[in-house]
Amino acid sequence: MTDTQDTATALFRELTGRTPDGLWSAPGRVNLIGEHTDYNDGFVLPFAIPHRTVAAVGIREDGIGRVRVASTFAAEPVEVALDDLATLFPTATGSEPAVPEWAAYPLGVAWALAEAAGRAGAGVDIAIASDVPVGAGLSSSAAIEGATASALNDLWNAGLDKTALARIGRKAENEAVGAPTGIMDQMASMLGEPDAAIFLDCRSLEAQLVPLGVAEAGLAILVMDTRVKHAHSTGGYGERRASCERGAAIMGVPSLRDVSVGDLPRAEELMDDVTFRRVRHVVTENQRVLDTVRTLREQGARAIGDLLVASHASMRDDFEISVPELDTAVEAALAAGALGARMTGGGFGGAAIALIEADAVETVSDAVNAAFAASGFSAPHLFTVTPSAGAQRDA
Ligand code: GAF
Repeated sequence: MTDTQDTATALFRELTGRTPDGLWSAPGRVNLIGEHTDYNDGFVLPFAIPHRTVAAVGIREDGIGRVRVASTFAAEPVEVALDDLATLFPTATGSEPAVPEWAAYPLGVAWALAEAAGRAGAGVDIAIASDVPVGAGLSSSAAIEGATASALNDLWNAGLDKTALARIGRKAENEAVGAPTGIMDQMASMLGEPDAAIFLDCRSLEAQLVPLGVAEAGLAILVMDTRVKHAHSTGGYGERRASCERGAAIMGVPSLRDVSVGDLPRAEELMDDVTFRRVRHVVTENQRVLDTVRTLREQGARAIGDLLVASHASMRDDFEISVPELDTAVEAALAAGALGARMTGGGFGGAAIALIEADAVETVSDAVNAAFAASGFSAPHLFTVTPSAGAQRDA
């Protein structure tokens, strides 16, 4: 058993006095490229990382129709009647979640899954443990949603497929937690495969696995978690989303997916500078995802560095979602020889990634640490990741 599986099992025992019916887990993700394109019906290219959330789950023996959830994130468990979930969620826009925020993820999944399946199953106990860094832009929330949804899908015999479970995770995030996110993170957490990234069309939800071949090319992917915490239920994320919707409305299209690079001169004439730059980021980022997929297939991972760098510049200058710590990480990694680097995830904090030579992990890490120290930033958390398996039943 992994440490996280052990911890979830021990927490379940503490909560219930018995062993769980099973263990289900789901990973966090790194997005290789394609940021803030998902809710614009565009393209993304994430992969699942080895860090996972484990849910130890059991049907309640007392036959009571309640769901009880405990987590290493919180001192106290939360217990709710299954029948009451529909009165707690959806959370009214702008209001606090009806339960503590950490519990809104698994309970929101229980609510959304019961709704999708047309019924809730028996009462359950759920104990959650995770080694996905929280607030680091690595989708710790999608990992909770994926593990919980996989468990309830099995224990309630709901028979839903992975895409349906990803939609349930997103619904929990949007309507129970109140974060207006897209579907990338949940799809990455559900569909991850070792050694491959997931090329996802967020309009059709058609997904293709793209072999990354990072290790074969003698390379590694370094995650540089700045430890600057971010949250998408407040502030900038929702504002960016609103700008994109405004841009699409001005262009007279359903979403920015329908705007191409060739349309940008017209967009610039029609809209204010800030809206135009938001639009330009999304439109060029969609193109960069397509270019990255083609480059990976034709030339391999060594050739994608410039696309990663261009993506970071676009997020920093046009979408304005970077922070000094992310820029410092990217610049220091590139100066130390990284082939490419960019912030990953929603921004306003969190992590950046660098594509580096496999034998340069220490050199690049030293350079990033030194740059953080020189700027007076707290030390970052640096580690390498390899593409890993998606949500699954572990035991
Ligand atoms: C966050 C969101 F949850 C995703 O849906 C996506 O929009 C991402 O930010 C930005 O690409 O991770």
